[in-house]
Amino acid sequence: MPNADVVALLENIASALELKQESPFRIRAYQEAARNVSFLTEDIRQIFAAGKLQEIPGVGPSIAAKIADYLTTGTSAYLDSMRLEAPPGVLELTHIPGVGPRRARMIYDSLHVQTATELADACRQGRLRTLKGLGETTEASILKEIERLAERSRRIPLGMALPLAERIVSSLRAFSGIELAETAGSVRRWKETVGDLDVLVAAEDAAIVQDALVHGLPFSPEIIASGPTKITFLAPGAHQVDVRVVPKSSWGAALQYFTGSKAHNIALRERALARGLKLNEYGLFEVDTGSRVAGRTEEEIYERLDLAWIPPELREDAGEVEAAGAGRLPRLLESSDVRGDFHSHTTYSDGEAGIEAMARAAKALGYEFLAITDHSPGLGITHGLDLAKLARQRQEIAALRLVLAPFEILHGIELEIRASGELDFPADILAGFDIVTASLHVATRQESRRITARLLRALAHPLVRILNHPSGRLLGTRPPYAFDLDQVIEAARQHGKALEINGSYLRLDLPDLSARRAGDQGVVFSLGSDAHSIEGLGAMRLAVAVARRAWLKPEQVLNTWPADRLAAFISSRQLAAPGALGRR
Ligand code: DGT
Ligand code: CA
Ligand code: CA
Ligand code: ZN
Repeated sequence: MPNADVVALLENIASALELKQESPFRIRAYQEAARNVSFLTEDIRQIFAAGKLQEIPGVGPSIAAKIADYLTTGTSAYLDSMRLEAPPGVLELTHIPGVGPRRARMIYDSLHVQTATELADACRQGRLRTLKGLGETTEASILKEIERLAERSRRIPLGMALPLAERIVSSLRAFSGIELAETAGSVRRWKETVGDLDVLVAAEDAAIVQDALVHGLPFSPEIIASGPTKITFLAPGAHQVDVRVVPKSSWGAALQYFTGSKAHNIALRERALARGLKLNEYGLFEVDTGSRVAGRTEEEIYERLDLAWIPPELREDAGEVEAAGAGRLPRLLESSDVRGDFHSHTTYSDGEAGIEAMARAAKALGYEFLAITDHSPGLGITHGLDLAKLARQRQEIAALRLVLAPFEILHGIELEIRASGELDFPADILAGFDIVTASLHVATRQESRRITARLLRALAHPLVRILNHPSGRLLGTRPPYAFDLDQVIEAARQHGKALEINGSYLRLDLPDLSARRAGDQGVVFSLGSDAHSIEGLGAMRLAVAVARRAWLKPEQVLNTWPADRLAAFISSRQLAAPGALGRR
């Protein structure tokens, strides 16, 4: 697959630049581009042929030229010229966090290690600690990083896997001879990352499905295994898809089984056994007689096990079977409960669309309100709002409100929590916003005590209403910063502030388990798409999914609240800007 080759090319260029100690900005640009190419679901050759390389996020004219050179000639003159200056193996080693160019060179020279796998072996054998300046601790942390890299390259963020799965399922459904098609596995459970995609199909036989895959998809799949009940193929981006073929009569049992999770299935099987029943992908059977008692639908399987039907998002063996048995499953939040979005950006900071376009798009989604939350200036790189821009933005919003009423635009702000813990604007300016939300993007490597103190200070500020993406993690890229989640939860609860569930596909922050913990403590949540474009508003469904996986009920989520209750929440101070949410 050329996409993977282009990713490797860009990563190697980044490393070569690093070895040459080029500017971190250029290095990062190549790394970013590599990451974005790895997420493409389309063949990059087609993008190149259409002259659209520069539409890939992070790919500008210079990087596009390198990709074009590679796709045309099969090699990269640019990389080759740099390679002459560094031994080949050293490049790969520099990808590993904790192994800078200097270390990579030393490890290569003294251990003749050329690949990450070889370096991992060297770590396990305790050979790294014998080198100058490297101890047991470094050796262990490097080994951990190598293992993390391997894990990261395997799992796909849900936000990438989902559109691919949806394209596959809708193409299959449209093909004659296919009776039913549905996603299964971790995608159907909306898990934040996905190992492989699973698709379930009801059809007479696998030949029809094979035919549908070869002729009915918008891309050409690379089929790697094909049998009577299972076909495995690689989609663009080398993402593996397992397609199971079942007869319609056992659809429910198969859907239940292949949705998983494995742990949930084990819990169900035990419950079945306790009732003299056997559960597998063909149905639910009486052990004694072998006769089938359920299997056509998922609902009848759960019902026959004396359980309410369990939403796939909860199927992780995390208390859902007990809750379903006792009739205590929560009525989970649903997309249709969401009345608006609390986090969006416009061209006033780093967004791509103007306020009007964003607001109209939100209105078209059926929302009642949209909070515009551009960055404060503290986040230098995104051209935050200065006071003059702020005034213009406020005017523009006021004018648009009249046009779009009863739709509401909240003039919000994504306020930077500075390294010192101070907020980016003084209270008199903050008092002018309809809603103040705070984020920590800078000085993220501080020790836990300091980060936690900054978060607590923001939560305690009387004008701050929401703490955005509280953990700071980026899926597959950046772990959460060091902080004490329980203290943050306690502060949010005590001050009556909301924690965000950010739906931006690499964030999903708070993550499901943390959000569940916070929800159990009585914290309320705001859901935000963090849209930087009109399409970005669609990330709300991922935020909803996280909320569902966190067992959240609608009343725990601000986005569902009626206007008067919401107005009271965002303006427990006197509203400086009348008009917000019906308070005209
Ligand atoms: P992933 O792909 O790592 O994101 O996670 P899943 O949950 O999609 O796992 P996968 O693709 O290996 O299998 C899909 C589902 O099939 C899984 O959630 C449960 C079911 N399944 C697969 N293998 C087994 C098994 O050995 N035992 C049981 N009980 N269920 C299995
Ligand atoms: Ca899977
Ligand atoms: Ca699978
Ligand atoms: Zn934002």
